[in-house]
Order: sequence, then C-alpha cells, then structure tokens
Amino acid sequence: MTKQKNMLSTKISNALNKQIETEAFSSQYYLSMASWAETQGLNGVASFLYKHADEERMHMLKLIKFVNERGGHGIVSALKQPPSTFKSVKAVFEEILKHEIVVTSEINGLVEITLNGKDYTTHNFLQWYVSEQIEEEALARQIVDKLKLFGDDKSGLYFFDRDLEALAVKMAAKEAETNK
Ligand code: OFO
Repeated sequence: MTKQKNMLSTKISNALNKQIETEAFSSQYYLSMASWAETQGLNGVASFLYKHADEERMHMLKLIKFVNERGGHGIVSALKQPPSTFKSVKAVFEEILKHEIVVTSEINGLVEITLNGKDYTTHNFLQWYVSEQIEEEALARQIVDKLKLFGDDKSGLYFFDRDLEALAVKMAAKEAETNK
C-alpha cells in the first residue's frame, strides 16, 4: 500500500498517542481532586476542578480526532489510578502547577519532534496546545499565590471557594461561546 500524502509518521503518531494518554490522565487526576474537594464541602473548588477535568478530556479528544484524520489511530490506553485524598487545597493546586509544568515540557518535546520530522501540519496543530499551556500554568500559579496569602485562615478559604465558583461559571460561559 502506498503511503498517503501528509499521513502521520509512526514516530509522530506514537508521540501523539503518548500525549493522548497524558491528557486522559490529567482529566482523571483533576476529576479525583474535584471529588475530594466536594467531600470537603468546598463546592466552588470542586466546580472549578470538574470543569478543569472536562477541559483535559477535550484536549484528549482533539488529539484523538487529529491522529485519526491524519491516517493514524488514536489509542485509548489504561491509566494509573490518581491519588484520591489530598493534604489541603493548597497541596491540590501545587500539584496541578507541578503537573502542568511537566505537560508543558511534553508539549514542547512534541513540537521538537514535529520540527525534526518536518511535519509542519502537526507542528501547526500543536500551537494551540502551546498557548493553552501558557494559560494553564499562569492560572495555576496565580491560584497557588492566592492560597499562600491566607495560609490556614478559614474565612480566607471561604472567599477563595466563592471565587473559584465564579471562575468555573466564567469557564463554562467561555466554552459555550466557543462551541456556538
Ligand atoms: Fe491539557 O492542559 Fe493541562 O494537562
């Protein structure tokens, strides 16, 4: 069989499939954090994290569809179980920041692979993820800084929870606007 023009190379297809797994894990990880936050009575934090988990799932789907459109096969793989309990809200957001920094370096690694393989279509597609990572890291950093401000103060946590509820509503509105 002759290879279709503009079809993904095996190397790039495998690398994208690895990213599909990462995005799926991110979604499960944030979902687990959301469920924990809900059991702690932190409904705003939970709403924000449920939304975040949905966004990661969307990142995964976008990749699956791209791989399939380019003649590859997006693979849904088994995932390791994320932690189910967390020390504190601050620990949750510090974990998110740490995780997003790792994801950014994986995206950068993917960009490099596409450049080396002269796959400019995939390189172009990945630019969306490059921008998304800038936003995600900045938001996580902003939230961690905010949490550092009030330490263990309970009323601080109450207002923080309310702020995150508002942020989750804003994220949902933005998503609805994009999907119109
Ligand atoms: Fe998919 O951006 Fe976070 O992980």
